Order: sequence, then C-alpha cells, then structure tokens
Amino acid sequence: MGSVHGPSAGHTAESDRKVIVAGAQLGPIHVDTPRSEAMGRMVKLMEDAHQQGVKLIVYPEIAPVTFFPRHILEEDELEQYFENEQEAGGDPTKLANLKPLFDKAREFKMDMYIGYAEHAPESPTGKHVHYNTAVYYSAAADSVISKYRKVHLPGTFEPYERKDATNQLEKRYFLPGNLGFPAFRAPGLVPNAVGKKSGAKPNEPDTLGQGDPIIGMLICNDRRWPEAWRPYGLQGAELVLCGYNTTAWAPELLGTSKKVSTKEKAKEEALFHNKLCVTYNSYANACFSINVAKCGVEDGKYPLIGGSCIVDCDGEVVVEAKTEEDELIVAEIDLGMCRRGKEKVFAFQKHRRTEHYGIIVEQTGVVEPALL
Ligand code: CDT
Repeated sequence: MGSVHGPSAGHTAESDRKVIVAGAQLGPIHVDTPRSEAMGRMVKLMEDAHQQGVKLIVYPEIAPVTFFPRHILEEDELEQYFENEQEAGGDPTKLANLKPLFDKAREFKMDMYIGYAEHAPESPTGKHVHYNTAVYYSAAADSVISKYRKVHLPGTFEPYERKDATNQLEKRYFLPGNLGFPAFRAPGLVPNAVGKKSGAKPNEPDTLGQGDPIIGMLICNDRRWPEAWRPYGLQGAELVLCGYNTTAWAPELLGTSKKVSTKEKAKEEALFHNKLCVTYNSYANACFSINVAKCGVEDGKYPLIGGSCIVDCDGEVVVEAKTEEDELIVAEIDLGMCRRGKEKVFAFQKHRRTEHYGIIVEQTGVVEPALL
C-alpha cells in the first residue's frame, strides 16, 4: 500500500507514488521533412529518456508531421498527414508510420502519449472520418489503453480571404472529438498500487489516491478551457497530459491589441497564456500536468511557441524547455502530493455548489443581462 493514507493524513512525508516522466518537445517539422527523419528524431528523444530512467514520455499534438491545418489542402493532398487506423485494424500500435515508436516504447517498457491526425477505424458513411487524436500506450498492458479526440477545435472551416493570413483549418479537417473526457488508470507506473484483487474498493477513505495513477488527456486548445480539465478533476486525475502546436503570430485567429502590436510581443503573450492555463488548471484540479510543444518556425514562415513544461499539483512549473528545438524535459514527480489539494482547498465533495452551475452546460454562447 502507498505510504500516504486517507483524508486525515498530513502530507509532509514523501509518498512512494513517484514516477520519472518526460516531455519530448519537437522542433519544426516542415512539409518536406521526410516522415523517416521526423520519426528518427522522436525515437532519439525516447532513447535519451530511457537513459534517464523515464517511465512515461509525452509527445506533442499531431507530432509526426507538419502542423498541416494551416494549409488549404484538397482531399488527395490531405490523407498523407493522417494515420490510417482502418488499415491498422483499429490498433494504433500497428499504424505503419508510428510502429517504430511503439516498438521502442515496448522495448524500453515506457508508457507514451502521442498525438496524431487519425483516419478513424469506424466509417459508418463509407467516407473518411478524421479526428485530432492522442492515445496512451501502457507498457505494462502492452497496448493502447486510452484514446482521446480533441473536443475544442480552434480556427475556421473556411480559409481567410486575406492571402497572407495564417489559416487554422481544424474545423475543416477534423470532427470534434466524440469520446468525452475519460480518465483512466495506468498500470505499473508506481509501486504498491492498491488493486481490486486485494478486495479494496475505489472511493473509500483508505483507498483514495492509492490505486494505479489516474490520468487524463487533452490536446492543445482544450487546455484553455476549464470545462475540459474539470471532468478529469472530478474523476480524481493526478496527471493530465497535453500536446500542442500553438501559433506565435496569427492576428486573424487571436485578434490584435495595442499590447501585442509586434511579433515579439504576440509570442510573449502566447507563451504567457500557455503557462497561465496549465498552471492554474493543474492547481484547481490538484493534478500534475505534462505540456509539450511542437515549436520553432515551420516551413520557413510559421512560428510556433515552445514553453513545454511539467507543472505540479500546486500550479508550480517544475521544469521548462529552454529551446525551440527537439528537447527532452524530465522530472521525478510525486503523485502523493495531489492529496493535499484534493482533500482541502479543492475537496469537491465539500465545496462545489452544482445547483448553481447549470448555465455552464445549458448555455453555449454569451447572453448578456437586459439593458438598463
Ligand atoms: N492547435 C491548436 O489547438 N492551436 C490553438 C491555437 C490558438 S486558438 C486560441 C491553441 O490553443 O494553441
């Protein structure tokens, strides 16, 4: 049994729920970067992680290819950026382009989050069904144990009229995720996790926070929405994983203001908002988060922010990337630390007032009060 116990326990001691985790930040991948070259870089980062004893590695959103939703693409050009799960029989570990990475993860006994453009296995209409997807590979289970499809797709369906605008055509190329926000337990990541074989039941005072780690996944724009984090908080998540491709300069998409009148200032603000979202929501859900960028200037003219970081359950950045290139960030995190927030300030059972939250799910857009 883990050494941090029950709701009355103090939390000054270290727990044995420690795990070494990594974010595998990727530098730019261009339209003409060969798939094999990008995959070689991803494998190299995993090898470095293995050297450092990493047990869970997180790659960015749509990791293996350029961030193609900025381009206007016909259907025959589009499909090269998607991983075809129909051909892989619905098993992501058998995706032809990603297999080298799953094989390495299996060899190193390393869990992995990876984002990719999914050509879905199900196709009820016979037409392509596309999602912006991340999966979690568990080395202990030797299989993909959870899939998440991006819910909050940013940008537009139609391209901007201005020819020099940076498009973000995610609404054109993907369907909104249809899997919700399912938290899951990752087996084998921490020692002595309480399991059902012991006869223990979940949600009892002496098993809370004692089972296998509870994990949630998000993708890029999702991290800006507290609505996307809270479902994970409500499932007791101790760790949220999020890959991203965040533009550093796109006035059409982000709007302009006096404060962000130059490219440098816009990038500073984009980095600030990234950190603001992941630190606050980690704090407010008493969970760690691993947030990982694809970054640098893609195709010679599209800047993406870096700023990959691992954040603790108090909202503090534990480690942060220093470059806009391939870079591994590594930290040992103690998931036992989550108990304090979950049992005190954010003890949801004691403090939430759901009778007042209906508007959040009943209403989508803004309805202002009547004019005076
Ligand atoms: N890839 C992705 O989701 N990008 C969005 C662009 C900004 S929308 C405010 C992001 O959240 O970084």
